[in-house]
Amino acid sequence: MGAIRYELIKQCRQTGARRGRLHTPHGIIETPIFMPVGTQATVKAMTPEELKEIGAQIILSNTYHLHMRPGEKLIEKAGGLHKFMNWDRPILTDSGGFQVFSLSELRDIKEEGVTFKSHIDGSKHFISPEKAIEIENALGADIIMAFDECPPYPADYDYTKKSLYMTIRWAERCKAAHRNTEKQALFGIIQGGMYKDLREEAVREMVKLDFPGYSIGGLSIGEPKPIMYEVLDWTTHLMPENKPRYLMGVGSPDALIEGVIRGIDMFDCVLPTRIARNGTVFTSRGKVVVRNAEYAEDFRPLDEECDCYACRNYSRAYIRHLFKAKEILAARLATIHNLRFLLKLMENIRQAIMEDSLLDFKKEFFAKYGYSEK
Ligand code: PRF
Ligand code: ZN
Repeated sequence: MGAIRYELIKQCRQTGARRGRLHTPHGIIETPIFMPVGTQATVKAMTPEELKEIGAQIILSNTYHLHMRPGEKLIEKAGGLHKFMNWDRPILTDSGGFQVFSLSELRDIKEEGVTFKSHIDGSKHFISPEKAIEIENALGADIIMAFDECPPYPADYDYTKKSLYMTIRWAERCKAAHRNTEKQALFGIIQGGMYKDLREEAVREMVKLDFPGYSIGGLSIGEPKPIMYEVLDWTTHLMPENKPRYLMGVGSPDALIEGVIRGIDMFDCVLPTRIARNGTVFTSRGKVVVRNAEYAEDFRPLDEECDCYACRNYSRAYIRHLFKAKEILAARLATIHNLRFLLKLMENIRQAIMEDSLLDFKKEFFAKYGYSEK
């Protein structure tokens, strides 16, 4: 049977965007969806109750970080990641591939796996596809990722091709190592850089391995957005209709809309939570740096159209004051708001798909929000 089942409910007649339902061991996820990121087994500044209140259906956590600290053995002893962090809805863990490449120094990538130095204490570690899956099996998330290499941007054709074939062999090894197929769904990751034939080859090979879902990796790593959209156009139409499609590391409002239109069902990104802690919030009229002096006497909510706890109760002036005074509540309120903004955007997108009006929605959204984002 497998751990998850994707049900395609409807496709938007204006765009082809997919409205679906993902059945997991910890409940049903209405797609398309944005997943808040909880790298260290916590979505920074948020309690699980607060996440539920803003409509989070699933969160993401990171194998790499949890392996380094506190270690998967401890989390297993605690009864698994859900119990350890008091979150009873679905969880997805990323494999650590991407984090090893982006965080640790001195990494040595070989066919067998990756050797690297810890970003915490400099100690030496080795993660192979088998090791990544062993850790993910111990953590117990509903959806787990294969161990992959995400080549940097830009990367030349030969490097990208060699890297892709290694990622494909790693995906086979991940599949063979996976011990918990009835409780955890293993997704294959499509790499191939910005090269059309490599992306097409990546989809063909991953689909042959018959994973219960597929991620698109190697995007949103510094390339211009039009290039990312072009790569998606080459990729998604070759993917099976009856399996979920997850675009990794994408979370700006414009890219969420463009991704859904190109057939993506799932997204994650640290963007909303990270910029919140720096004093930047999403609003229906574009981003606002609420820390700026111009909001010192602005007694309106962060976003007039938002229904979140922060917007129902506090003004820009107050939240700016909290940021200037370095009060913890500043980060909490801005995080609640930014996550609610994206989750509400996804709710609106889901509704527009049901009404066959996602193109109209997109035009209206951009007319207000602006096109200015890179
Ligand atoms: N691979 C994995 N995780 C990721 C990525 C990837 O390519 C990206 C790229 N945007 C984000 N997170 N395993
Ligand atoms: Zn709000």
